[in-house]
Amino acid sequence: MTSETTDFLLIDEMLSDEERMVRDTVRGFVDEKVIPTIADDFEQAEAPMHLVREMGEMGIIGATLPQEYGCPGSSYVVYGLIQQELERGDSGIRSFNSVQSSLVMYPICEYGSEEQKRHWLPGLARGEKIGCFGLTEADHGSDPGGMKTRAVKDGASYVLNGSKMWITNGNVADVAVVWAKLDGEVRGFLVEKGTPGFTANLIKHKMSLRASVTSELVFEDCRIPAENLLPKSGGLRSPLGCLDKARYGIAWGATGSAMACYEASVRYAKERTQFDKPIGSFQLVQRKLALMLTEITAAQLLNLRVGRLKDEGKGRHQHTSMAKMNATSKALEIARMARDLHGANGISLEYPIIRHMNNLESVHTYEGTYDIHLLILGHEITGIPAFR
Ligand code: TGC
Ligand code: FAD
Repeated sequence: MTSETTDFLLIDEMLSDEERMVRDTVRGFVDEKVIPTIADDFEQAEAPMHLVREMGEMGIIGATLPQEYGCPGSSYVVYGLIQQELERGDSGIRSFNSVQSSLVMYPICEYGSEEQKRHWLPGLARGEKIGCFGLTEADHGSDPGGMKTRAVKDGASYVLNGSKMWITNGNVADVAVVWAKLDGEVRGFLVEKGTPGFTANLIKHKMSLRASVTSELVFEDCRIPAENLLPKSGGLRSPLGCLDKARYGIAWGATGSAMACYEASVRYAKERTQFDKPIGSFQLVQRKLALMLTEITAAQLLNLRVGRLKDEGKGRHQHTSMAKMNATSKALEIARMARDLHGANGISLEYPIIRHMNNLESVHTYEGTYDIHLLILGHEITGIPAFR
C-alpha cells in the first residue's frame, strides 16, 4: 500500500455526509483559488483579500453562528474541517477566517446587544465587512489581564486610550473588537474604522504569515458611542471565551498545514532520486514519512473528538488547549522534517514547505503559546495555577 493521502484510519467514515460535503467544497476552493497564487502572495506580503467575498458566498464565515443573523448555523466539526482545509492552503487565509468567525462575530453574537448583532453579523458573514480582535498589547501578550488600554465613560460616549499589537486584519478591518479596562474590569468595545483617534499601522518585515495583514492599533482619546460597548462582556473570561473557539479551529488548521507538508513529502520522496534510487527507498526517509503520518492521524482524531464534545455541549477549554498545543507543535515538527526531506528545494517558495514552516512559527505562538497551553493543562491536572 502507498499512502499519499492523509486519511490513514478512514476518519472519513466518522464524518457525516454534510461534513464531507463542506470539507470537499472548501478543499476544491483552496486547490483552485488559493494554492496556485499563494506563494506569490507570500513573497509579495499581500493578503488575498479578494477571496473574502467568495468565502462569504460559500457560507464558510462564522460557521457555527445562528442562521437568524445570516450565519451558516453549522456544527463545530464542520467549522474545524473548514479551518483544516483553508490552512492546507495557507495559515494566512485560515487566520482571516478564524479571526472573523471566532474573534469578531462570536463576541458580537455572545456579548452583543440585539441591535449590534443585527447590524454587524449578516455583513460579516457575507464577507462584505471585515473585523479584527485587539487583545494583545506590546507589553502584555501571554498575560492579557495586565493590559493598559483604558475606557472611560464620558456622557453618552466612551473614550479609549492605549494600543494593541500584532492584530490580524487590523488595517483592513471595518470594525475592531477592542478589549479595554473600564473601572478596572475588562470589557469589549466595537470601534469602527475612521473613528477619530483610532489608527491602524501595518506591521512589516514579518517572515511568517506574510499573506495575512498584521497591525498595531492605536487609540488616542478615541471617542465611541456608549452603545458600542458589548453589554454582556465582563472580565477576562469574555475574551478568553472567544479564544477557546479560535484555538479549536487552529488545532484543525495546523493539522491541515501538516497534511500539505506530508503530501508534498510523499510525492517528493518518490520523484527525487539520489544514489540511483528514489530517496523514498531509504530507511531514514521512510522513518520521517511514517512519523509524519502517525502524528497527523493522532491530531485528526484528537481534533475530531474535541469537536464532537463541543457539538454535544461537553467541550471544555482545557480540551481545546490540548488539541491546540498538540496540533501546532506536531505540525511544526512535521514541517521541519518535510523541509529537511526536500533538501535545498525545501527552502524555496517553489515548494509549499518553507511557507508552511514559517507560518507555523506564528501559529505555535499566537492564541496562547505552546507553554501557556501546557500550563493550562498543568493547572487542570494539579489544580494549581503556575502562571505567576
Ligand atoms: P485566569 O484567572 O486563569 O482566568 C480569568 C477568567 O477567565 C476564565 N477562563 C476562561 N474562560 C473561557 N475560556 C477560556 N479559555 C478560559 N480561560 C480562563 C477563568 O475561569 C477566569 O474566570 P473567572 O470567572 O474566575 O474570572 O486568568 P490569568 O490572568 O491567570 O491568565 C490565564 C492565561 C495565561 C491562561 C490566559 O490569560 C491566557 O490564555 N493567555 C494567553 C493569551 C492569548 O491566548 N492571547 C491570544 C490573543 S488573540 C490572538 O492571538 C489571535 S491570533 C489569530 C489568528 O490570526 O488566527
Ligand atoms: P510573551 O507573552 O512575551 O511570551 C514570550 C515567551 O515567554 C513565550 O515562550 C511564552 O511561552 C513564555 N511565557 C510567558 N509567560 C509565561 C509563563 N507564565 N510561564 C512560562 N512561560 C511563559 N493578538 C491579538 O490580540 N489579536 C490578534 O489578531 C493577533 N494576531 C496575531 C498574529 C500574529 C502573526 C502573531 C505572531 C501574533 C498575533 N497576536 C494577536 C498576538 C499573540 O496572541 C501573542 O503574540 C501571544 O499571545 C504571545 O504573546 P507575546 O508575543 O507577547 O509573548
